[in-house]
Amino acid sequence: MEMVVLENEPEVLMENISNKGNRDTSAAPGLKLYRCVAVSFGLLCIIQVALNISLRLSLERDNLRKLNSDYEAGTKNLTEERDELKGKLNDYISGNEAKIKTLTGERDELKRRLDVLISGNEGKIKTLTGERDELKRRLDVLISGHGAEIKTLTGERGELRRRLDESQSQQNALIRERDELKRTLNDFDQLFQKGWEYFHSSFYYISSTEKTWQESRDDCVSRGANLMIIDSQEEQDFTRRFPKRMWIGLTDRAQEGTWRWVDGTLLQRSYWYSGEPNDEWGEEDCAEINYKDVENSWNDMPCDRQIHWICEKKMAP
Ligand code: 2F8
Ligand code: CA
Repeated sequence: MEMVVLENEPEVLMENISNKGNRDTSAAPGLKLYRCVAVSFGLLCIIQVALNISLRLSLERDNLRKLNSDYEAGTKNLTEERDELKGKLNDYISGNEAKIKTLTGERDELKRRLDVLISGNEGKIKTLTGERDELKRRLDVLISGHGAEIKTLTGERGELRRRLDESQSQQNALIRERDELKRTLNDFDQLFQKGWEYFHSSFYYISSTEKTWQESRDDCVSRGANLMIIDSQEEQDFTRRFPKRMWIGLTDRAQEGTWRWVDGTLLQRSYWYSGEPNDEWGEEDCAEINYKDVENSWNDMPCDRQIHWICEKKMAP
C-alpha cells in the first residue's frame, strides 16, 4: 500500500497533474478522497448560497406583501372618504337647488324692471342732462364775462380778511391789556382802602403798632410785601414824611459790620446819622429811621426793641 505524505501534497498534486493520463487514478486513493471532500465542500457552499438567496427572497416577498396590503388598506380608506364627501356635496347641492333657483329668478326680475325703468325715463334723463349742460355753459359765459371783476373782488376779499385778522389780534391784545389794568386798578383800590401810600411805583404801609424787627418783617411778608428797601434819594426823603421811629429792611445780623437789605443785596448808598452805626448797646444789628429832622436819619438799634415799621410792596412800573 502506497503511503500519502500530506505535507508534500502540493508537490504530489503537481506531479499528478503533469502525469495526468499517464497514470491510473486507482493508483492515488488519497487524491480521490481529497477530491471527494473538495467536491462535497463545494456542493455544501452552493447549497448554503442557494438557501441564503431563497431565505432572502422569502423575506423580501413577505415585506412586499405587507407593503401591498398596507397600500390597499390606505387606498380603500381614501376611496371611502372620497365617496362620503361626494355624497355630502351632492346632498348640499340638491338641498340648495331651490334657493339658487329662487335667487336667479329674483335677479332676472330685477334686471327686467331696471331695464323698464331706464327705457321709461330715457326722455327725462335726456332733458335733465341737456339742462345741466346748458347751465354749465351759461355759468362759463358768466365767469368769463366777469373775470376781471371776480379777480378784483377776490383780491379785495383777501385784503379785508387780512385786515380783519389784524384788528382781531389787536382787539385781543387790548382785551388782555384791559384785564391786566383792571386787576392792577383793583389791587391799587384794595391797598388804598387798607391805608397804604403810593410813591414812585411802590406802595408803603406804616404800622400803627410797635414790634421787634423780625416781627415787623413777618408782618410785612404776611401783607405780600417786605420791610422797606431804600435805594434812592427820593425814597429816603419820602421816609421823613412820617414822624415815627420805624424799622427798615436793613441788618448786619448775619455778619457784623456787613449791612444787607432784606432782599440780600449789599448796602450801597447809606443815610446813617452822624456817628451811626455805633453798636451803642453792645449789639445793634437792625436799622431804623430815627432822626427824621435831618436827611441822614438812620440809626442801628438792638433788633429786639419794639418800634413802628414801614413795609414796601413794589408794583410794576
Ligand atoms: O436807643 C438806642 C439808641 O440811642 C440813641 O439814639 C436815640 C443813640 N444815639 C446817640 O447816641 C446819638 C443811638 O446810637 C442808639 O442806638
Ligand atoms: Ca446806634
